[in-house]
Amino acid sequence: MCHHQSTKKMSVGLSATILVVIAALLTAMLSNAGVSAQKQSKPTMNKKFTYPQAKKVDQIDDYHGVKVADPYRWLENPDSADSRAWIEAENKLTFGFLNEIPERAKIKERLTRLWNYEKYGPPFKEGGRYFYFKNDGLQNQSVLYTLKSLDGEPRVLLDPNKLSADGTVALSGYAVSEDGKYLAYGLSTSGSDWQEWKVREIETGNDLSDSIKWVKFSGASWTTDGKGFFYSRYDEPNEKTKLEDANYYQKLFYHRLGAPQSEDILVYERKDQKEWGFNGQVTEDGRYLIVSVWQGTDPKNLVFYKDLRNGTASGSERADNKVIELINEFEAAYNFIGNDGSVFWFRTDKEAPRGRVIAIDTAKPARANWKELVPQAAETLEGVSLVGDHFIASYLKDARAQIKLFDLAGKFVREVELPGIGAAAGFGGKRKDSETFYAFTSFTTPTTIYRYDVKTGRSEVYRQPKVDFKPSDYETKQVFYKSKDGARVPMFITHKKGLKLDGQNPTLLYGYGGFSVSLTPAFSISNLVWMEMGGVYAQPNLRGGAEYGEEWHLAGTKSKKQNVFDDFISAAEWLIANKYTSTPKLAISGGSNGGLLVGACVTQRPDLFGAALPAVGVMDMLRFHKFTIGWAWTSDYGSPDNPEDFKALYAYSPLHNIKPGVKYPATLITTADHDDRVVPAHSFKFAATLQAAQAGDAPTLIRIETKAGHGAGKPTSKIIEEISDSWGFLARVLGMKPGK
Ligand code: X97
Repeated sequence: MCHHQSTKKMSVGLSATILVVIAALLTAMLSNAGVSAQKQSKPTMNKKFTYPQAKKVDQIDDYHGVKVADPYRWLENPDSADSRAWIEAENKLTFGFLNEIPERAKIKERLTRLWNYEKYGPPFKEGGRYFYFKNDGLQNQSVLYTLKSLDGEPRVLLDPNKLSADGTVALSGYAVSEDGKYLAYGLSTSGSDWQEWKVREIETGNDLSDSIKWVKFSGASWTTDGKGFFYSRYDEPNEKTKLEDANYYQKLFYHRLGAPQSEDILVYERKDQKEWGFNGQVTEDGRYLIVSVWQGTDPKNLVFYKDLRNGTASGSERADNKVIELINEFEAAYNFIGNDGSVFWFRTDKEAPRGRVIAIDTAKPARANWKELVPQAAETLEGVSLVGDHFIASYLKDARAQIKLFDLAGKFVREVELPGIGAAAGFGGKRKDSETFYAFTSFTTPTTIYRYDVKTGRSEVYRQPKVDFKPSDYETKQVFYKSKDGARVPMFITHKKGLKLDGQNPTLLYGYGGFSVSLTPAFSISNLVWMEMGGVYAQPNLRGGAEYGEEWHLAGTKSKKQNVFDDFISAAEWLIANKYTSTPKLAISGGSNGGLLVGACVTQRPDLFGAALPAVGVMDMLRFHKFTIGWAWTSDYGSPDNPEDFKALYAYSPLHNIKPGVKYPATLITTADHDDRVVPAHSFKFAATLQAAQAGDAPTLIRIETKAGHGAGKPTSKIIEEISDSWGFLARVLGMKPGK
């Protein structure tokens, strides 16, 4: 995993499915309903809908002197009889509504037809073999293949579809040993973040006895002797850790091949720093273990390392083999690129918010001796890999990919000529490789795999999918609009050619706006089907993302989070002012942090949108930190425990800004029963509150998926179902008449 750059990126093709870590364990910490008195409330009714009954309890909390009611606290426990009855009733209402939309079946048919094409991931090499992922079309999970040469006969190495009948077991991480003998792989069930790791012998395709449990937010990295790997895990959850979250923290281990997990060697832990997580990565030369220390979703990290030359992985008994603290303050991001003996190369935003490449000689680590190899540029340096003795640097220029090669002294060599305006990812490989592979995608270019020759600078197509549509029927442009405070925000707009700017086009405005996630152009069958239906797709690069580096990110966090919502609202106003659409035809959508975005905007400007699709959103900004990994997000959100942060959070928290008597746009909230990244409680409480407040006729519905999580590893069948429902919902509420 560590040979691929920009693991934070979610946009390009297949690799995203694999890189994103997943979620398992049923939300254990939800048993705190503390229900005192109960008020029976009648089913909420308006002209068109009768919403399921949801009792209100007298739960009042005091936040820094402010009393805040939480009447649906009981919905935080998804397993109580009351919650289960509510969930069932909500799904019944939702599917009752969806079942009566005739367009929905047609949309599903078209989605299924278009989806059915071969999707390849970029090949990678290990021990003289190639590996790649491929989905033959509608397979629920992509299959890992191996082959001896690029034109050789591929053999199935791991087919996750064989692991469950319904496709709910997904591969969530993998690492091949340097000799190409073993594959360590992580599996997640029903979309959970929990993983179990196993080992497969590549030659025979047989699994060994190894089984590693209680892994979360971790990859694996083999020692170059192929005898074992580093990984990070938590203690097995028990009654105590469930209740006493503060005693629950990640530890770095070494697993020796063939040994039971109980014999794994504890490499590093910090009982005094329970919020620290550890990413162990063996350098390509096998000499060092790089330990990157992360603290939640803060992009700043620490870097420790250990010299592995002198024997065991543990080695804690050896004075010359201990963990050395190279960067021991959370002051900037330091992403390890590679090393040449004692010289370590990093991509950092230290004194360069748009990123640069530096060299630190660990033999003389004083800051005065650090060297800048590639200085900060006008564009944003997203990630760097090291292939064929060159740095391959991925930049974003107004959210469009730009790839540049530098030699190891930092001298610019050339640019990789990309086939258009889009996104490029991959560029993995070894220092001595002369080839690398990358995936290119744009709104109208299905992800295409290229082989790049580092010596000659030539790209050739390795795999190009055939999709049943004409790219030339569509057009994409990028506009720049002014946000509320005057900030200049880019937005991609894509639609069928010949669109009339008559203010009548159904338009889907999609955003994210947080956690340094950059929204780059990407091909998507769902968006294609939306455009075939006559829809406009608009994707602004809101603050909170990293399109323009760390400053752009920080301008959308904590007390400045409102900027993100203002950027989104301004995008909507721009699309209306420029006659793309109008309020009754305008839908907003977003997932996770983007679900928060949609929730906040719909409560702030219920008059502006015709429909809203908040997916797996963070809706309760006063309690998000109390569930699963929620505490990790305080780097972007701040903490409700801090009085100043509380003020900002309370001002925009979607759940706390719903007002009775307001006419809210048509809303389809989506979540899943096994989402342990953003627990469904957020969507449940938001739905119950919004239904009770709705004064208009527009439907306020929630769709609760079963045996699914936050999104990563979701089986194709469930993805298609969900998009059919969302597009069907929009077709109905925006009054669309899809032609196909
Ligand atoms: C998370 O909540 C990821 C939670 C676990 N996690 C961290 N740091 C990460 C990680 O706390 O996986 C990380 C990975 C990618 C991006 C950011 C952080 C980590 C870092 C280094 C090594 C190992 C792990 N994420 C956010 C999320 O899901 C956004 C991106 C990842 N949210 C849901 C935010 C609000 C709604």
